[in-house]
Amino acid sequence: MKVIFITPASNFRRFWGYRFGNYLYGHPNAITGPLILGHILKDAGHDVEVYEELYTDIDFFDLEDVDVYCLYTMTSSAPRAYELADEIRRRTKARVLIGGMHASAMPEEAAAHADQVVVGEAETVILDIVEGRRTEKIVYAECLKNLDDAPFPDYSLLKTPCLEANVLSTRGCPFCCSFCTTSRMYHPYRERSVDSVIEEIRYYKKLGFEYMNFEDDNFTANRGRAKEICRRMIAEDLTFKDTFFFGRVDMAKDEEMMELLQKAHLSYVLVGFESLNQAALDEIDKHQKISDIVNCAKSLAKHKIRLIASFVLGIDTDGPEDIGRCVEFAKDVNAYTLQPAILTPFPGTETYKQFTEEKRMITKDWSVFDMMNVTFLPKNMTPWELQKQFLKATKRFYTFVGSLKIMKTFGFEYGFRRLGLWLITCLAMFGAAVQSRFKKDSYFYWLRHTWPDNG
Ligand code: B12
Ligand code: SF4
Repeated sequence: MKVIFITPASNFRRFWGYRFGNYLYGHPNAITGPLILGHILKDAGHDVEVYEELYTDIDFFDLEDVDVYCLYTMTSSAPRAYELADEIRRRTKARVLIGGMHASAMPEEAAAHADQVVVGEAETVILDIVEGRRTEKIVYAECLKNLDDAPFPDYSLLKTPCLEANVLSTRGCPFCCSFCTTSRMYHPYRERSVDSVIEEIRYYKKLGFEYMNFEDDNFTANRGRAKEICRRMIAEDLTFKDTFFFGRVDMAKDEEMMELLQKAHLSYVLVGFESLNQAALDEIDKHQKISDIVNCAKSLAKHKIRLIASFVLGIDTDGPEDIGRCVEFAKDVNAYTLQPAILTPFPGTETYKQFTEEKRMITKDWSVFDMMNVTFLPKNMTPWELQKQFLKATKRFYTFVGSLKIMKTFGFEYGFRRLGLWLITCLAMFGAAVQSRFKKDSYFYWLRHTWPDNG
């Protein structure tokens, strides 16, 4: 059978300006789920192709004799996935399967657009569904207990650009912050054996990838294991030009961990600092202290690991002044990038449940659920005020002078990329101002005029 996997991207993310910003921010890569599922199907003799819409426009109807289309959904890409699914079903006789994060949280909604929907990780069911042995409309998949049983993502199936290989050495996270989707979708927390992880990395080295990322939700959750992976990477010459990972502040309590991260060239980390207000950290069950945040930022600077400082904007206990403090802090510690993420009540999370019960959700347009738009009624600000705080935070952080500072610390390439991000920020600010004032069908216009700020 011919099987096509598609990772859709929302309209905003297919816009040229966003695509350009994406190239500056990182390199094209891929969600690994479709590459793993595709590998299982290929091994069973099927003809599989995988496409990512984030980086190029694709005419899916040009593809011939497709038997099954498999669509991945995260919340912000779900409307686009449904649009594609409806169009495929209208124009072809192929079957449509939908899976991924959003479909797993809202299976009935997804089922209105598909022949079948899978809830959860699909390795254990994908072959039976494609070959017609599982026929339920909504298939509840049992997750793999032993992650070493999954094949590696097969990048030869990917037909869109990709310069970075993504490795997931674990699934899920031992913590359970109230707003977090992944600790619920990939549950329980599981680890692969170090041997299997190293074998996968060796395979990417052989394929010639210059960049490799650990996309684990919390790579350093088990420090003993993370250290072992780093030691093996160093000893077996398996390091890359740049390796990104997600970490938690607690990694910095372990000096040996930090040294190994640096030596294994895990050079770029996103840390969820979330807030500099202890009450807010407690409210979201983050289990971290402000002093941990400060120590982590210092230790990353000492080890020359570029920091993406991620803060959640709009937690009930936070006000506008807390957001301002986060920006100043990120500048002070010379963070490489600031990721101000607007609190987003993703379906399936405690936050979504709470805000729905409290009648605080203000939209069900899933395309704006991307952590860059306000989708709920905050406690201490109007929605538009919070949206403005997000835009302001970005503008205050990405400056010309800040880019020169990055150039001095991390070299020309990263300084140059930061300059690009500064330019993109200026353009985005202009776009947001125009949209919110004049573009009546835009989300910003609606926010500004329905929920004006108090000032
Ligand atoms: C790599 C990654 C990216 C990459 C590449 C993504 C891409 N090209 O689109 C980049 C950096 C570009 C990215 C961008 C974004 N991302 Co992202 N990303 C990830 C990350 C870290 C890893 C994905 C992965 O490989 N997962 C591991 C594999 C094993 O799981 P999986 O892919 O889900 O696949 C399994 C199941 O879903 C299922 N399955 C998957 N596909 C299909 C299809 C069918 C038909 C079936 C039946 C089953 C099925 O079976 C698979 C095997 O078990 C996830 C976090 C995570 N843990 O998933 C966030 C994550 C998916 N991203 C997220 C977000 C918010 C975004 C952005 C909106 C961020 C932003 N503000 O710009 C953008 C949107 C991009 C877009 N396409 O529109 C959120 C989504 C939350 C939600 N509920 O919507 C996540 C969960 C992160 C988080 N902690 O919240 N992302
Ligand atoms: S530490 Fe990060 S990955 Fe783990 S539950 Fe909290 S937000 Fe999710």
